[in-house]
Parts: sequence; C-alpha cells; structure tokens
Amino acid sequence: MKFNTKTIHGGQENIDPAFGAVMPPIYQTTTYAQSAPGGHKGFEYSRSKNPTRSNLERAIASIENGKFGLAFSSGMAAIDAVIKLLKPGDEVIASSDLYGGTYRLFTTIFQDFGVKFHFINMSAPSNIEQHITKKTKLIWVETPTNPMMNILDIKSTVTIAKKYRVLLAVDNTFATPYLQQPLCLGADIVMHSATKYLGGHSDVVMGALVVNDEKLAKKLYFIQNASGAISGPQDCFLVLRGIKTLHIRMQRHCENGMAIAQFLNNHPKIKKVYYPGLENHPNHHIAKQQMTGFGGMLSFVPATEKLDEALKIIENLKVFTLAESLGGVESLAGHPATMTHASIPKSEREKNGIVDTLIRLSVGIEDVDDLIADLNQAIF
Ligand code: P1T
Repeated sequence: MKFNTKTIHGGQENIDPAFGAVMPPIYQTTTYAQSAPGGHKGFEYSRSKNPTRSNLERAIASIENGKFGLAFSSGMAAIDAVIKLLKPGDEVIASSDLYGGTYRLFTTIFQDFGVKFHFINMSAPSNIEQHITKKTKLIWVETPTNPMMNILDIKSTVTIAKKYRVLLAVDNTFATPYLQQPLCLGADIVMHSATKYLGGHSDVVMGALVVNDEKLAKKLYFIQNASGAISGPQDCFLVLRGIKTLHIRMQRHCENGMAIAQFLNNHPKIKKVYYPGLENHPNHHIAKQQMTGFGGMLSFVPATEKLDEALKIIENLKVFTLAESLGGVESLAGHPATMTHASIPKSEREKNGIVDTLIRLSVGIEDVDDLIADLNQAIF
C-alpha cells in the first residue's frame, strides 16, 4: 500500500465485524464482560487495551512503516514512557535544540531520578560520538528541531547508534511520516506529539510511539499500561479521522510554508528566516535527502532588535492566531522565548539561536495570498 492509501486504510481492515461501520466505533467503555475469569475477547480493561485505541495504534504504525504503535495521553507522556526504559546511572545524548517541554522533562524530572542528559549540537553527527560512554543508552533527536528548524542527519546518527548499540529515538512531530519515516532509515523509536499534524485540527492532545522491535514494543506497552498515561477513545477517534487527510493537508502545509518562507526571506524588514526548504538554510542538502518536502513550520528574526517592535508584529497579525502549538489547519504565530521555550534558561536558549525577537509560525492550509497579506500588513 502506498502512503496516501495507508493514511485512509492502514491497519483498518475489518474494524467493525458486528455492523460493517466504515469508521471505527468509539468504544466508550472502561471494562469488558468475561464469560469466566480470563474468558475475554482480547480486551479486559481500557487502560490496558481499548478497541478504538488499538485501531489508531495500528493506523499510526502503518503510516510510519512500523510494526507496533502506542498512543498516549500527550506527546510528553509518550516521551516519559521512553525515558522510563532507562535506569539510574544511564545516560542520554539529546540535541540541544528541543521542544522546551522535552528539555524540562529531562532536566527537572528524570535528572533527579539519576538519568544523565547531555545536550549537544548535533549538526555534525561526529559530535555525538564524542559524548558516547558505556553508560549511554539512548540518543534523542528532533528533526526538524523546534523552533530553529535544524535538520539532523538521521542516517548518520543511525550508524553511530548501531555501532555503540544505543537506542535512537526520533521526534517526528514537525516532519510527520508524510515527509520522513525514521524507522525506514534505521531509527529504533519514532515519537509524535499527535496533538499536532496527525490530529491536524487543534482539538486533541495526544502522543504516540512506533517501533519495529517486538521486545522493545513489549517493554513500552508494559510502561504504557503500568504508568497509565493512555489516550481516551473519543480522542483516538478524532486522531484517526485526522490521519485520513494527513497527506493532503501536508501537501498544502508544504506549499504554503515555502511561499511564506520565500516572502519573508525577500522582505527588507526581516533579518533571518529558518526554513529547511530555503537554499540558504545550512542543512538544506540533508533536508533534500531525507525529507520529501519541507513542511509548514518556520521561524524568523525581524530586522528590528527592539523586542516591543518584534512583538508588535505578532500582535498585528489577524489571520494568524497568537497561540502555543502547531500543526493544525489554521495558521498560528508563537513567541518561543516566552511561550514554548520559556522553560529553557535564556543563556541556553541563546546558544541555540532562540533570541528574544525570534517568531515561530505554524503555517496552516488557508489561501496563501491571505497569509502573505496578513504578514505584509503586520510587518511595518
Ligand atoms: O504537547 P504535547 O502533545 O505533550 O507534545 C509535546 C511535544 C513534543 N515534541 C515536540 C517537537 C513538540 O513540539 C511538542 C509540543 N509542542 C508545542 C506545544 C509547541 O507549541 O511547540
């Protein structure tokens, strides 16, 4: 099955043997009748397994070209489950440019449990090798990174991870499997904030993991059930519905993203645009190799160094909404320093280029002329 067919049918064979419903029923139930102790039809209690969740987990596994999918109550819960594979004394190498919430989870929760995190610049994969020790158990990358849109070379990172027998997890939230499938490149774990493009309509908070290795899947399933951060059946239904249009939404996100990146890149009042589709992006060549398009996320720095003038641009926007999050059909603008990345100390943020005047856009699927006109009136 090709990708555009998988988004609609992947993992959805025989979803309603009772009545043949084309969309899976929402099994809004906590528990399942047993004919005798242990005599059930594969479902006992909805924290452990729920049919609507299973449908979604199969669909996500299918579009990521993986064998096992797991759905969680948020992207953070999915990341939390991965780190719970580790033990005190273990070490993680993570890219220094990460979603602020991921950095916060690593540094304020798991560091206290004795897991050590090294945040490094991964633009050259050889930097990773320098930090690997016998205690390293996991490499954690985002690509494109949030919010600087750095592209990390997944294939080269896989080579290093395999050489040292370290797990490689890729947060594929920004790219989605429409643009890149890390498991096909050799990564061990793919993670999603399904809140974003997979859901696609800004109405569900959810996370997901996909893996190929059965032993690893079993461990993650054990954590999912034991810790209990599962997604509810209504939310699973909504994300399943969202995935059915992922390919056509992503196509438009990419077109609009590129047009807006070019508009901003040519604008005299804009100093710098971070979009992997632009030829002046430092990792454009890697993006071209490992992605089939460049997505709908971009960040930019206005020419003004005055914070109030930069913030005024965001406030002037009328079609773009000032809000956290991304990946929905509607365009959003964000201010990483005070919003998504406020939990990272300013000195660390600035090392990664997250200056206070940086603005992040999640370009939606509206008419691009309206989006460009909106930006044009907002930038003064
Ligand atoms: O919000 P949640 O579903 O828990 O997902 C966390 C998360 C993980 N990884 C990446 C790359 C993310 O961007 C996020 C959430 N990000 C935002 C809310 C944001 O506006 O960037």
